[in-house]
This record gives sequence, C-alpha cells and structure tokens, in this order.
Amino acid sequence: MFMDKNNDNKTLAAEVFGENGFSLIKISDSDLDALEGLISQQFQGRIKTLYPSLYGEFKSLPLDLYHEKAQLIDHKKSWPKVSRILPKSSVEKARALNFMKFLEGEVGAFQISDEEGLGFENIYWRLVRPDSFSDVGPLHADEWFWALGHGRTPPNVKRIKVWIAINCERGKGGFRFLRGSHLKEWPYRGVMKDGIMKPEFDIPEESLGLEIFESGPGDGIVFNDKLLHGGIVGGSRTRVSIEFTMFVAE
Ligand SMILES: O=C(O)CCC(=O)C(=O)O
Ligand SMILES: [Fe+2]
Repeated sequence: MFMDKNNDNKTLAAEVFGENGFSLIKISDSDLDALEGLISQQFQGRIKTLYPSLYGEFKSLPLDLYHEKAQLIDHKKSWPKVSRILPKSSVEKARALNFMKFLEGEVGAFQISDEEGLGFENIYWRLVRPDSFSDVGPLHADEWFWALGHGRTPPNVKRIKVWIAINCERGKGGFRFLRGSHLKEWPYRGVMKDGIMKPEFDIPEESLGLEIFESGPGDGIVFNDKLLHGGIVGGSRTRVSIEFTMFVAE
C-alpha cells in the first residue's frame, strides 16, 4: 500500500510548508504498474505515428532500455513536452488510483494544473537516458516558471508539486534538491530558449549542499513550489518519472 514515508507525525502539508519543504511518499505496486502502463501506451502510440517502420523494434522494449534504441529516432523532435502529457482518458484512470486518494486525504480535494491549456489536467512524464545531460534541465524552483508566465494559477490556491519515480536506479538517477531552500529567495534570470522564457540560475551548485532523493520505482517526493531541485543523469538505465502540480485550497 501507499504510505507517508516520513517517520514523524507531521502531515504531508506541514512538511511541504515547514522547514524541509518536501515530504516522501511511496505508491503501491498496482498504482505503479498502472502508471507505467499508461506511459508505455502513449510512448508506443507516438513511435507508431512517427516511425511506423520502427514500431516492431520498440514494441516489446521496456522503457528503462529506451536508450539502447534511442539512436534510431530523433529523440528531441520525438518527445516535446506535449507528447509526454497523458491524454484525458489516461488522466481519468490515473485520477482513480489509490495514491491520488491518499494525496486528497492529506491536502484536501485538489485540481491538477493545465499550464499547457489543453482543457484537462496535465500529468506528464520524462525519459532521461543514462548519459544524456540534455534530458534534464538545470536546477530551478517550479515557481520561477509560473512567474515567467507559464500557465495561470487560480486565486486562493497554493501550488504543490508531485514527482514519482516509475523506473529509476536508486541513488544513481532521479531527483535532487536542496532541503529548506523554499524559505530563501534565490536569484534567477529569464532567458529565451526554444521560443520559451526559461529561468537560469547562476549559483555554482557544488556550493549548495544538494541532496539526492534515493528513489526506486514507486518512490515519490511531494514538494514546495519554491524548493530548489533538478534531475540527475547517471546509472545504466533510462529513468522514467511522472510529475504534476496540485492546486490546493489556501
Ligand atoms: O525529473 C527531472 O529531471 C526534473 C523534475 C522537475 O523539475 C520537477 O518535477 O519539477
Ligand atoms: Fe521542476
């Protein structure tokens, strides 16, 4: 079963808005299988559309071995963000999973953001090849993207982010963050990249004391919108993770 992995008695919201700025969760194996199935389905559908002749090649490929075949396709063109947002029918299935109920129990009923303006809640996934630094972005706080004009936040809500490892080698890939960093203002600049304003952060990361979230499949981190974080590249398998932003009543 899913559970709140923190050992103290604090609620998830108290952790996210308290001194650490995050809370760890674990989803059940059946929720994990369901999410992986929804991602695989979208992945296979996209390959079939873009590269019909390669469909057979990718069809039985576990997602964590994606990097072994990725050179057969144009990775960057194949996986823009919109191609990695679960379709509405899959979002409905994801919404019915146990961990969503658990989150609602912790923070109350929530909406998931639709920053891409698709008319439904945006749950998206990522593929990070083990040796490809271009598959993760630089260190950031998600708040910066909203401040730079990505998406609209309704009045009277707070944003809380959820990141869950679907395929991930513990300690070698996944997610890193700076504990307590949500309590400080960090300097960043908006820079135009690929036609989008993206935040850039200039402080050398070695000086910060980042922590690695040692996550295996099904491990998740729920975190403050202002927490500094980023992805990790490494290991020998493709990392697959999902993300979404909850709008929680203030
Ligand atoms: O998964 C990654 O590499 C980055 C994750 C991230 O930035 C997020 O979940 O907000
Ligand atoms: Fe982020």
